[in-house]
Amino acid sequence: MQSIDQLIEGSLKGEKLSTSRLISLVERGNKHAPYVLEKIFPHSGEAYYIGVTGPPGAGKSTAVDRLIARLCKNNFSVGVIAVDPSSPFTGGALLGDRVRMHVKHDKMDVFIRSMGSDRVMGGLSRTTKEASRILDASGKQVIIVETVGVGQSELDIAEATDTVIVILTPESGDSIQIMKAGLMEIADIFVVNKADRPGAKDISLSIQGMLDRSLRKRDWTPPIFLTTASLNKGIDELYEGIWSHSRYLQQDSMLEKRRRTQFKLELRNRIESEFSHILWQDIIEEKNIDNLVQEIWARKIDPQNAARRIMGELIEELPGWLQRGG
Ligand SMILES: Nc1nc2c(ncn2[C@@H]2O[C@H](COP(=O)(O)OP(=O)(O)OP(=O)(O)O)[C@@H](O)[C@H]2O)c(=O)[nH]1
Ligand SMILES: [Mg+2]
Repeated sequence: MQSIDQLIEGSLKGEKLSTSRLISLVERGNKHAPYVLEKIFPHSGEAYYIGVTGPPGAGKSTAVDRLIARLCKNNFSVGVIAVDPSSPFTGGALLGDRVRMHVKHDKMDVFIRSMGSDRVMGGLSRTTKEASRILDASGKQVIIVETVGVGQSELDIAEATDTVIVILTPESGDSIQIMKAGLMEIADIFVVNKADRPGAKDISLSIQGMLDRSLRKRDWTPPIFLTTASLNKGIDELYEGIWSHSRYLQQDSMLEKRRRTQFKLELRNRIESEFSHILWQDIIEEKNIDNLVQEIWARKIDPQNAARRIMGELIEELPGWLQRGG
């Protein structure tokens, strides 16, 4: 059994097995996770982060496969985190096999990790960030994060990556749905995949129309690429589009600003979750919430003031609690 320090050392040298074990450890919320993250963080920050999101079945993984191949051709090392709520049990095996099928490059340096969103401890965005930081520190030059764009996760991806690719298809439905999903706001690049099917041009026109009408002032106009990922069509253009967005971010320290904003958001989120951890796990439970409910039921106190009373007592107890080490 290797020690945590050996795993960290191995991963920083680029050893896949160590990296994989560190990610598992962080994913499970192991007690050593904070130590691991503390040690690897100074070594991260060099990689370029690409987010890929879109509706289920749009061809995200197929496109990611192709992008991996394209990146490897240019000698980039690549790390992939695929968050796959629809099929949590593939464990990366399927995606890995597909990549091996398409990329016949002995030298290719790829690490692929699939995560079921129901398995990750402490929230999707947090675990995705931690895993991609481990890959970053292990020397991967490009990190790709794939998430299914349903609900909140597509917004999270914008808080974790440098270039966000939104993949839609001719079946993606009308433009209003796209708006609703919040995808318009976060896309740096649009891809209409399955261009071999009817209606691809129409959906690309309606995206274009929406971008034209959008009130948000943009210096960067998201390009729209038509791809047939399953046939490797349009991938070169997409690849160029990614680097073109990356070059755009190099101007006026925009990349730095984007990443600083992301750190700020992350810090806020973490303060909040640390706080609610203290609240629910260790302090509030000692209070007799049921007694308060009784008082509320009897109309002796209203819920808001009951909450404030608890908060008041909490703040008094907090220093002692923190001294005991949480
Ligand atoms: N006709 C056509 N089929 C495609 C294309 N790209 C992918 N597919 C197929 O679409 C299906 C879904 O592809 P995936 O790459 O798994 O899609 P995904 O978006 O990663 O799916 P989830 O991760 O489950 O949301 C597969 O059967 C692919 O072979 C394409 O350009 N044209
Ligand atoms: Mg997929």
